[in-house]
Order: sequence, then structure tokens, then C-alpha cells
Amino acid sequence: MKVFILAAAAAALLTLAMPASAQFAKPEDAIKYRQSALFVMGQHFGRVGAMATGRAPFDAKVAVDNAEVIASMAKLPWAAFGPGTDKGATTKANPEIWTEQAKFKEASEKLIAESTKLAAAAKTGNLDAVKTAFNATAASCKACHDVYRGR
Ligand code: ASC
Repeated sequence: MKVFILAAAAAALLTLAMPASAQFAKPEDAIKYRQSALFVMGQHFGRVGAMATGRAPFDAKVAVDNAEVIASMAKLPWAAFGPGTDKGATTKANPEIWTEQAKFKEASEKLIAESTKLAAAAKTGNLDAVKTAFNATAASCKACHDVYRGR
């Protein structure tokens, strides 16, 4: 019985430790997943951007709601760039994602950090703070896209 429980616990731990890419049944699913997460993030980012750039009136609650979605979504795409997901569906992902994994991870962590700060800035209710954090977050989107997207 004890051995069985230990084996079950070990199996559960192994499942947790499995590479995130193993969560996807096929490369096409991983590609669709990361594109979807980035698309949703972009939609909400645009809503904050409209306020940060004066194209929409500033509404602190709208800023918080959208920034929280952005900060959550920012954590998701990266597990879907696992080995073997460089092809399998139409993708703009550049091969450098898989040859410069440490740098790509750094870029993804930068977005997570900046979008977390954006959510904190939105909670202050201060438009200038939102503008500053929005610009920093947008810069992290762009820095990654410049190198890792589009060829
Ligand atoms: C957006 C969006 C991006 C970034 C990027 C920032 O709204 O969809 O990919 O901002 O353009 O430079």
C-alpha cells in the first residue's frame, strides 16, 4: 500500500515536471494556443493603448480590467513554444526562438514584468502612470517582435 502511494505520488510529480510542450496534443495546437493568447492580449492592450494615447477617455476601471487580463495573458504563450512547434501550422515564429532559447525567455519575462507593472499602474488610477507603464510594455512587445516574429 505504502509503495503504491509512493508510486502514485511520484507519477503525479512527474506529470507536474513534464515540459509544458507535452500539454499539447500536436504542434498545431501549440501554435493555435500561443497565437490565441497573443491575439487576446493584443485586443486588451489596444484598449489600454487607446486611453494611454488619448484616443479614448481615461476610465480607471476599464484600465484595471484590461491591464489585469494583459498581465494574465502575458504568462501564457511561452509554454507553447516547445520543441517541435516551429512548424505544423501557419506561423510567423522565427527559428531564433529555438536557437536562442535563453534570450527568448528573457524577452518573455520582460513582458511579464512590464505587464505586471502596467496592472499595478492602472490600480493607482493615475493616467500618467498608465502611460509610462503602457509605453514600457509596448516596448517589450516590439523588442521581441523585431527579433523573433515575422520572417
Ligand atoms: C499592440 C500590439 C502589439 C504591440 C506592439 C508594440 O497593440 O498588438 O503587438 O502593441 O505593436 O510596439
